[in-house]
Amino acid sequence: MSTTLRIVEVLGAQLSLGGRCAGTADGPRAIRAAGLSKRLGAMRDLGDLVARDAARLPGRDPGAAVCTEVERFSLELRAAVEAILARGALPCILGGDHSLGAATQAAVGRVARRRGWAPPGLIWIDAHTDSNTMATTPSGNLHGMMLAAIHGLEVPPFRRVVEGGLRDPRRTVYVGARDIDEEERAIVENLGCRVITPEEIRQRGPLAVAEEALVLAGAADGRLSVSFDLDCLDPSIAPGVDCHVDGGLAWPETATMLTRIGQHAGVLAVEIVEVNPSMDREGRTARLAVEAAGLLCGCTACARLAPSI
Ligand SMILES: [Mn+2]
Repeated sequence: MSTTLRIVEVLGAQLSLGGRCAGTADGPRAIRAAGLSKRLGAMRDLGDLVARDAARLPGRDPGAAVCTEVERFSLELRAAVEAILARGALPCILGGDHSLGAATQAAVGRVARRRGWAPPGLIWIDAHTDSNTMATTPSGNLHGMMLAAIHGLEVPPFRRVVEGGLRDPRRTVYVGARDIDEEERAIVENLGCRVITPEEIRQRGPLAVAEEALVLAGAADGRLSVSFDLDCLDPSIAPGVDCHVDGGLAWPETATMLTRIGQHAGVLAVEIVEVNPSMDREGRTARLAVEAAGLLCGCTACARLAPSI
């Protein structure tokens, strides 16, 4: 893999339709206000894409209005991420609820396919595995389904976005997962994804876990993308998220993993998602989001060594 200097391009996604709380659409603003540009250096900030309002139905089906707008927004975001990749830059996508991951990860998969590469791997740092379908979801929230779609399962609002599946589940590694629904667990196991819990991270140490994640996700050609959901962290240190799940990661072990992953030359795209400033306390979660972005983008003076794409 040849290497070249690559600038970071930041794009916000003002999206909350896939989650539980409208405040998540304000995540990109909060992350910028917490010092993102200073942390990243001379990155290019492309501003935000904004989802339109849509009325969500209660229950396990969010309804046609939400599904239609999530599909429209996802196709717009997917095109924007592909344009960043086409410029040879590193996309750093700010959320926004995690349903935006369908677009980011589909963009990476489509670019890889066009260039004749294997589907890139995925390191998914999250309390959740986001692998329900409309048939299994207990909540009806699309942010818990987008990865099933990316791995090729049928989830109608993401059908056009993921084109039957654009990533290889055997190269997907979950880090920090601890809140997995029963039927969802069977889906993840059948797909062959690797799930690393906070307990395992504590037993083996964060560096060993990061190394394993990079080996699995980077299998074949070393190319991968990273999605960082702030709810991977313990709610005591990151209260500003949509879904609080106790027993989460501490910051020092997380920083060790993100530093190692951010040093990997094969990282093609980074997502920082689920920051909900309406639940935050004194901007703590937004500041951790900024630090996570800085570590994952591997930034020293705005550029990093990266594969030529
Ligand atoms: Mn999550």
